[in-house]
Amino acid sequence: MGREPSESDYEAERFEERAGALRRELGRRRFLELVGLVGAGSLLAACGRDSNDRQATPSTSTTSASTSTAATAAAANPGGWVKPVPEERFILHQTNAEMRWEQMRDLGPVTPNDRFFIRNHTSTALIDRATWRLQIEGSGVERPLALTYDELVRIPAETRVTRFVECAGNGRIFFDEALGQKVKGTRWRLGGVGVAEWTGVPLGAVLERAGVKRSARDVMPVGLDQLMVRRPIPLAKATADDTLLVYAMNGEDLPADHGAPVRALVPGWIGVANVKWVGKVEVSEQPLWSDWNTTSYVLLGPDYQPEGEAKGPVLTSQPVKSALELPWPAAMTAGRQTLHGRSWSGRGRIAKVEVRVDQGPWLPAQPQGPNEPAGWRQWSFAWDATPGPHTVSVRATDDQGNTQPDTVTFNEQGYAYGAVVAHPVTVA
Ligand SMILES: Nc1nc2c(c(=O)[nH]1)N[C@H]1C(S)=C(S)[C@@H](COP(=O)(O)O)O[C@H]1N2
Ligand SMILES: [Mo]
Repeated sequence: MGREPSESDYEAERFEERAGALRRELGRRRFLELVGLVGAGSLLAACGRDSNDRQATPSTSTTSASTSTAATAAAANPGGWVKPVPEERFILHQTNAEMRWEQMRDLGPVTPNDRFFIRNHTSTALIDRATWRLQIEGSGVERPLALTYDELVRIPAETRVTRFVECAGNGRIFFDEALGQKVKGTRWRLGGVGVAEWTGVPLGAVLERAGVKRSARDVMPVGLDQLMVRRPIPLAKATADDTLLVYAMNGEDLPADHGAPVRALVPGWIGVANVKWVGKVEVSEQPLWSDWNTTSYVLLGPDYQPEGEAKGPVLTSQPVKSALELPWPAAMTAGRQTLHGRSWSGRGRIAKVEVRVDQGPWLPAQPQGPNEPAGWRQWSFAWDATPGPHTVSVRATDDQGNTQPDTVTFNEQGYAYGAVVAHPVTVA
C-alpha cells in the first residue's frame, strides 16, 4: 500500500529550512529548548501509549536501543497522540486521526473528547501549564503583556459556547471519488469535524488588557508546536464574543491533543485558525502573513488569482456540510429504518435539511436538538428501505441562504468540499 500524500510531507521537507529561520528569530538556546522539549515529550508519550493502547511495531534494530525505540514510537504514532486512537473510533492518516461517523449515532449534541478528531501538522506538544506563559505583543498593542495560566483563567469573563472545529480539508476525498479530480492532502472523508462545548476567555478581553489600538489590524495566535503553526485573523473576528482562548473542552481541562493548556477557538472558520498550544498572540497594525495564509489554506488553481502575499484567495469560514451517522459504505436490512445525521455551517445556523434516496425527490428531514451558529443540527429521516444498492444524499441550507451545491470548483489542495455527498447504502 502506498503512502498517503499529505500536507505534512511538504511541511517535513521544509522543516529544516524553516528551523533555520526560527533559530535566528528566537535565539539558539530557546529554539533547542522548544524543539527538544516538545519532541522528547511527544516521543515519551508515544512510548507510554504503545504498550497499552495500540499495537507497537516490534523493533528489529540492534544498533541503538534508544534510537530504535524512538523510531518505533514515531512510526506507530506519528502524530505523538496522547489519547488512545482505537480503530473502531478513528481512521488514521499519518499525524491525523479522523472520527468515524457511525459512532455519533447514539450520542448527544457534542463529540466526546475521546472521539474528537485530531489534526496535527507535526505532533502533539506537551506543555507544562505551570511554566507556560501567554504573551500578547506587537505594534497593535499599547502594553505588551505576559499572563500565567492562573491569571488567564481568573479574568472574570468566562464564556462557554458550543461550536464545531472542522478541518478545511474535510471531505477532500470526494474531489477524487465524486469528481475525478486529483488534489493534494490528507484524504479526509467527513470525519475531520467535531463539536464541543468550549470554555475560555474571549480573546477580545485579553487584547483589551494589552491596550489594543484602534489601528490594530491583524491578530495572530502562535502555536508552541514544532512548526509554530500560526494563522492571522482580522481584528473584527478576533474580538467577536465567541472567539475564545479556550482552556476546557466538554467540561474537562483541554486535552493535550487538542491544544493544552490553551487553544484559540475561532467559530465557523477553517480548522487551522483554531491554533492549539498557543504561546503568543501577535497583534499588528500591518497585515500579517504566515505559511498558513499564503501557501496553505488558500485556493490554488485555474479559477483563482493571488491576493496580496497569498498565492490565492485566503480561506475563512467553512461552507455548509452534512453527514449521515453511518459507516462508509453502509449496510442495513429492508423495511422501516430511521436514518440519523448532522448538518453544520460556518456561516450561521441550519435552516433546512433535505434527504434524497437515489434520484428520488428531495424530502424534508426532522430536525432535533440545539441549533447554535457554527454548531451542528441533528436530524432524522424515516425511510422504507427496499433491497438493493442505494445512495442517500443530504442537502442542508443555513439561515444565510447558503445551500449545499451539487458540485464544487476544483482547487489543487482540495479545500472546502461543501457539495452534496451520495452515501452508498446496501439494503438486504
Ligand atoms: N499549533 C497548532 N495548532 C493547530 C494545528 C497544528 O498542527 N498546530 N492544526 C490545526 C488544524 S489544521 C486543525 S483542523 C485543528 C484541529 O483541531 P483538533 O486537533 O483539536 O481537532 O487544529 C488546528 N490548530
Ligand atoms: Mo485543518
